[in-house]
Amino acid sequence: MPVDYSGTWNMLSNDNFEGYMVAINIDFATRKIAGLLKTQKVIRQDGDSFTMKTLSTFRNYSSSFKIGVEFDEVTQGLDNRKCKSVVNWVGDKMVCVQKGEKGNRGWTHWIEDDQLYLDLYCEDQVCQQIYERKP
Ligand code: VL7
Repeated sequence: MPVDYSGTWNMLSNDNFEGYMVAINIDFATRKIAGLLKTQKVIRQDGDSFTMKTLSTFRNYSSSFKIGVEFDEVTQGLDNRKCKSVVNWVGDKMVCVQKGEKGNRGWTHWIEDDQLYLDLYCEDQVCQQIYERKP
């Protein structure tokens, strides 16, 4: 029985976000603004169906998917690329592969000590974010 990711999570740390943003070709001015943000994740999990919202004062991003079902993802408001994405369970971790123009792109979520972890990766860059449950 997989863990429950549902809830509202506030960002605690954001390591190498800059490297990740450079890898997906975010321009300098946007990176300077984005780098200051403390984002919030709002996750709804209904069995193997998910909606994940990434919220900030600057931009929001939302995606919905079912585990194991490939979907067309447009990273709207981020780098605006089209990906064929699929999310799978690897144990209790959620592993997303985002197939598209950029190599080795995807993300992994897991929960440890009631904190939500997110590794965002693209090419040779990994950004690690940690979130705590909204009090
Ligand atoms: C993760 C942002 C930086 C552009 C704005 C920054 C706005 C808030 O794939 C993601 O989440 C997954 C896993 O949790 C679920 O959809 C999106 C956000 C990556 C990359 C791009 C800078 C401009 C940040 C939206």
